[in-house]
Amino acid sequence: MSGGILQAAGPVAGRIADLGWLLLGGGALIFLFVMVLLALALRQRRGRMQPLVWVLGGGVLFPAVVLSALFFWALPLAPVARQAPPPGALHITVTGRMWWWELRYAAEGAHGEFLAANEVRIPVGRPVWLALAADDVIHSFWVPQLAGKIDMVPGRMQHLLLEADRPGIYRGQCAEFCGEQHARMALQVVALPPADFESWRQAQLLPAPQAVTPLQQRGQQVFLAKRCDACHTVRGITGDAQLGPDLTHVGSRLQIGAGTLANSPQALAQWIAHVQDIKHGARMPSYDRLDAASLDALAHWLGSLQ
Ligand code: HEC
Ligand SMILES: [Cu+2]
Repeated sequence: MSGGILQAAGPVAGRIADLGWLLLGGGALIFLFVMVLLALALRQRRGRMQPLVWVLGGGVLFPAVVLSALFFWALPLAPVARQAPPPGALHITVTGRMWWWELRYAAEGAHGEFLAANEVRIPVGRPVWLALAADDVIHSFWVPQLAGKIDMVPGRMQHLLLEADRPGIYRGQCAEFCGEQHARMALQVVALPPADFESWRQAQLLPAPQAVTPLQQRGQQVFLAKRCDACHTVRGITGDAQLGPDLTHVGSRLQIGAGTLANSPQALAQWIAHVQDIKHGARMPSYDRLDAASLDALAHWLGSLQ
């Protein structure tokens, strides 16, 4: 992870952080000022202060000026003020599912659209315009170091702008209680230098690589024999199924299960055999009766889908 959640890593989050510190600092100063006044008032004799000046000045004028200034300063930060994407933005539709994130990168120039899950790779220094949707219940998209937080409401499309100004991995989390595994509904934003993003995107657009070794071929057979393709798509190998994350390039992800496990062939095997112990209630059954050799081949093949 790159820095603590209070360290803004882009212009959008930067303005929110500025506002947060301003409110905190300003609030602290005003609090101190009021405490000083209180102390003075307790020590003053009756009649020496002028009540009308303090009531109108401190009670009406001062809050009116401070709050109006804050209001106009913060207005452009409100999501409702941004109904259109800035020019040159990268467009991604993020759909909250129980309990993972479906990502759809929009077609752009010569690039087609493609699906990914849980790991939002973006180029540094370019605004990213997110369209946020939900399939089942209300979720909330929140990557504190890059942008504000906004609810994902079924039947409605919300928008959020984010931008990273330095490479890094920024953690996000569903911020609206959405059921049993709400806590394990994390995501990662991986900000890459533009050239690295481009090569990642090129690779994502390709169908899954061919299984070459006998172990990989066996893994692919197990995947089809166990009907994993009823819920998962592996482009070039299965039909289209979207009940679970697209696995075409699952091997290239840093984590699986929406931030639950660091990705590795061992973790993939563990996930497949024991998902209901690892992430109870997840919309995928545990395959705990697969023999060890098949499980190993399956995990190995999934890991090779880079
Ligand atoms: C009933 C639908 C369904 C079936 C069948 C199914 N899965 Fe899943 N799978 C899911 C769902 C839903 C998730 C997301 C779970 C979550 O993170 O909450 C998932 C997640 C995964 C992940 C993690 C992906 C990631 O990027 O986080 C892998 C790997 C996976 N499944 C492999 C398999 C394999 C292999 C099989 C067959 C042995 C299989 N699945 C069968 C629904 C299914
Ligand atoms: Cu959620």
